[in-house]
Amino acid sequence: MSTGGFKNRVFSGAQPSGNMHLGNYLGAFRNWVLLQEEYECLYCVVDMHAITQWQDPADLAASTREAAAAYIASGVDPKVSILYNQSQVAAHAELAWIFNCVARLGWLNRMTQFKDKAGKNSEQVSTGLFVYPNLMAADILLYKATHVPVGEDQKQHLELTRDIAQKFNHDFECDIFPDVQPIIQGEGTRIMSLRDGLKKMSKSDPSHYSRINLNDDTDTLMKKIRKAKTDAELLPATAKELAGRPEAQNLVSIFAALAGQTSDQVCTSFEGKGFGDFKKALTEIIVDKVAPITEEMLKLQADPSYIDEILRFGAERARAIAEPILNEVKQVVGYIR
Ligand code: AQP
Repeated sequence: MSTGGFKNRVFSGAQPSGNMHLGNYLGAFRNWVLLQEEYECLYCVVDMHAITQWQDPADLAASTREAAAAYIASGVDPKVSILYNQSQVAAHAELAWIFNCVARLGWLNRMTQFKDKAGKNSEQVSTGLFVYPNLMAADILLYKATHVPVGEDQKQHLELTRDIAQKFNHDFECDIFPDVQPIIQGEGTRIMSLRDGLKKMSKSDPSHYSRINLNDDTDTLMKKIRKAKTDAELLPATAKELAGRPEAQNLVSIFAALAGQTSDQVCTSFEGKGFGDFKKALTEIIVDKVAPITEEMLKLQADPSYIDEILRFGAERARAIAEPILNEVKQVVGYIR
């Protein structure tokens, strides 16, 4: 298969910053599994991105293994897809430096995720956090990936990747990099916090009740759904009528994503019911889908050396693709090799 002369190839990743959650699963991992059949896929644990914000070194290693375990437990097959951690492939850093010199300051200044993460503290955050999108562009373009499955929250960064690829091709009068396409699939592309329907479900949210972690036991999970914020109204007949009810909208959307339905179908099934009934059904479906993943993750994490071996094997395969592409880039840039 080819896209404008480029092999159809998928790149995606998640940061090992602890607390892999239902949003990561619905917005990313489960879609990655489906893509394995159609594309050559690289699924990376982006530990270099993780350290843009402080990570305790001991926790980073454990979180990297947890992320790899979450990918595999969700159905990523490390014999089929290339599963590795970013820092084992130095070419990511080399290409990111070149992209630091291609991307414009004004482009990065417009990144809303930086503004969200830096908050009022932007003078004190690491410079790595600011140039994070350039490293993300390098992650993707290092493999000439043509497609990137992303949650809604990553759309702006992917646009920047496309801008960097175009500017590089233009400035160096070449066509090394493809036009990368996002793959944003179905329900579940933006799961919100269980405590605040206007905030994304996120690993770094200080409230444990804001998210369903993939390693939550069943009791914890049930408690979190019970405590999930709702409103006093009943469920309406259509998803449109959920407008202005962000928490209700979010719970319906989680149900829909897990049941393989649309939010409209879920509303039809629960029309006129209160959240007591709905939460019971929601808990059931979450336990049904998440418990087997949790179990498999725990099994994998009990053998860290097995996970490390998988990551090393994946890194070897990733380097084999990356090195000739990086060499091509270096030649175009004018480095003596
Ligand atoms: N809430 C979400 N809904 C849908 N998809 C989501 N993703 C993350 N949160 C949601 C998708 O998961 C993949 C990996 O994301 P990430 O962990 O690398 O980065 P992130 O988006 O910064 O995730 P968090 O949880 O918000 O992490 P912290 O708190 O550490 O910054 C991506 O495809 C993302 O879209």
